[in-house]
Amino acid sequence: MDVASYQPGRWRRFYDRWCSLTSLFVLALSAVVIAALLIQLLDQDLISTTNIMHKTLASIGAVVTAILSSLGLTHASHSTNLAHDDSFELDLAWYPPKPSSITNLTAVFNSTGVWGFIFNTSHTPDEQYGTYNWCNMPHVRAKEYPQPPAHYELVYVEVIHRHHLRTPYSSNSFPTEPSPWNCDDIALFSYSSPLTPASPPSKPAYHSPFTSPLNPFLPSPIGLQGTCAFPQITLPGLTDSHHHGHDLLSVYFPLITPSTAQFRVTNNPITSQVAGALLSALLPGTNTNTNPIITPLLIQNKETDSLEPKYPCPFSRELFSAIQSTPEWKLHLSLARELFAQLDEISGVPSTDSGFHVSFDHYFDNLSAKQCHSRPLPCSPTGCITQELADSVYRLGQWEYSYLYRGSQQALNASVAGFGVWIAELLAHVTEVVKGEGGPVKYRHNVAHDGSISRLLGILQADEMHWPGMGAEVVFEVFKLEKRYFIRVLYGGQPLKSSSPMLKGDKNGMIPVEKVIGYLGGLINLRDEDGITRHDVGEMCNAPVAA
Ligand SMILES: *[C@@H]1O[C@H](CO)[C@@H](O)[C@H](O)[C@H]1NC(C)=O
Ligand SMILES: *[C@@H]1O[C@H](CO)[C@@H](O)[C@H](O)[C@H]1NC(C)=O
Ligand SMILES: *[C@@H]1O[C@H](CO)[C@@H](O)[C@H](O)[C@H]1NC(C)=O
Ligand SMILES: *[C@@H]1O[C@H](CO)[C@@H](O)[C@H](O)[C@H]1NC(C)=O
Ligand SMILES: CC(=O)N[C@H]1CO[C@H](CO)[C@@H](O)[C@@H]1O
Repeated sequence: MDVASYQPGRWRRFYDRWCSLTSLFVLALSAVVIAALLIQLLDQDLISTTNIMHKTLASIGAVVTAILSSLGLTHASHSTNLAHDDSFELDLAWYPPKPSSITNLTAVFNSTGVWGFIFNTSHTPDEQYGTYNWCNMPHVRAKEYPQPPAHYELVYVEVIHRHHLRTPYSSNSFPTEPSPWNCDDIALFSYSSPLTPASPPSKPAYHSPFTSPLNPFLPSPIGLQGTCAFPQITLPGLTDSHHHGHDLLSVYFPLITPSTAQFRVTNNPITSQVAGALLSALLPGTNTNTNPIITPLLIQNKETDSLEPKYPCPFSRELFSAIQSTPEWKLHLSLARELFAQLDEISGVPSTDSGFHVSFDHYFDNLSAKQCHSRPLPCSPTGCITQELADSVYRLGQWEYSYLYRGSQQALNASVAGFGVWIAELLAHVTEVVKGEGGPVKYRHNVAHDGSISRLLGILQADEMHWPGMGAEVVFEVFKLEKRYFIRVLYGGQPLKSSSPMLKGDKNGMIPVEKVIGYLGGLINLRDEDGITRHDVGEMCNAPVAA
């Protein structure tokens, strides 16, 4: 289905719910009573009307009723202060990112350094906090938190971030890896325990990898050596995860309790490893021996997970590969020929290995994982990878992510289809909160991947796109001001700058909830059909890619 050419008529019903919200409040309570009566009459089929009228009335009525009851009738008298003109044009177009040295290939090839970005430590000095740090990206914490203006009440928070420092993936390993990665300082727990009180309990147990001198068989290729799983979160990564949780708690603590916080991970075990370290900070003191509180980690089916994301989406996959067939993409690869030759010679990667040469992804991962863990850059008998060469790889990796997820005109469509299901889930949470049907959960926390964060930043049309490093975080904050709701989107702990006019906030970063839901919902054609929320991501994923 078509992302950009949404149908105004179908959309309007959903959108009307939000626009009519404030204006309806200006009306007297009696109007509400009449609407509620009408709905009751409709439900009993006492008066006849068209199906469409029924739907419209029912949805407006439901919102008004829900909001009224969430406020309590006593607050209705304040409604006269809240007359706002919230009309806006729904704009679902792609806008190019701000031109910068990351988007400029001449600057990427013909400069040195990495624009002050950090690649060799998790620690960012306080006075530089907010600087891009691949090893540990900036996130929300009390010290830099942009305080909302007085009277804005924080009612809901949804956090999504990339996992923290890990070993390389075995697929990014060089053919021979002389220095082993050992993880003897970490227990990778693997056990199961009955949740039924009557059953005998289990005890925690962990995997301890070993090799046997009597086992003559070697994995092929040999690749990374050592006792780590490739990948797994390393000790510095677990430490960063714990600090990340601690920093989030320093800002959102009233919302984070065992009964108000919910956690979600992907099927890649590294996100569960991060969650364990986060939880010890986010829910401190709940894990005593006398009263252990075990925290469920929500997880979807590994073939259709919306967070990783893993659901089958040929349209998105083909569009991303089309972006990597454009003249601009090919140009950067051909300009990089000499760089690849130097890297191949030292690493021993054959120049025919396509995985290492369709992009800088693998070299970037190999080199940055080493540097973040304070390991030296690799050498061969003929020479070493210099910092200058590594920096060139880092600059090119930034250009690639910026182009794939923002620079190409196809980037928005590709990301919407590829991550739209998670967007629908997010909007469902926000809608429930605004309707007063949110239930006890006030804080949701998703541990995800760079693929998730990149697509999300593509959908949010980040004005400055880069490769989201370890721990890269987007937070959706929902605020209530009297009877109105606002969303603030934080990236790296500060209000996100978007190229789309739909996501421009006021000076505090506040965006009326109607605009955010209008934009994100519009992209996936989110709508209410007879009380059931639907969207078109499934259809989009199976649409043919225009030649
Ligand atoms: C996005 O996808 C739709 C449907 O395939 C298409 O009509 C539209 O032109 C696409 N936008 C871009 C910029 O390619
Ligand atoms: C880099 O600078 C050189 C010399 O000025 C120039 O010939 C080359 O085209 C530049 N590279 C790019 C990618 O623009
Ligand atoms: C790209 O960067 C080069 C070198 O830094 C600069 O001369 C050129 O004006 C830039 N191009 C654009 C479009 O900004
Ligand atoms: C880390 O990198 C920066 C700049 O690239 C450099 O100035 C600094 O000395 C490096 N630190 C270590 C510990 O290598
Ligand atoms: C992080 C990573 O993958 N490091 C490897 C990169 O390649 C060199 C050279 O083969 C290895 O020594 C590193 O272990």
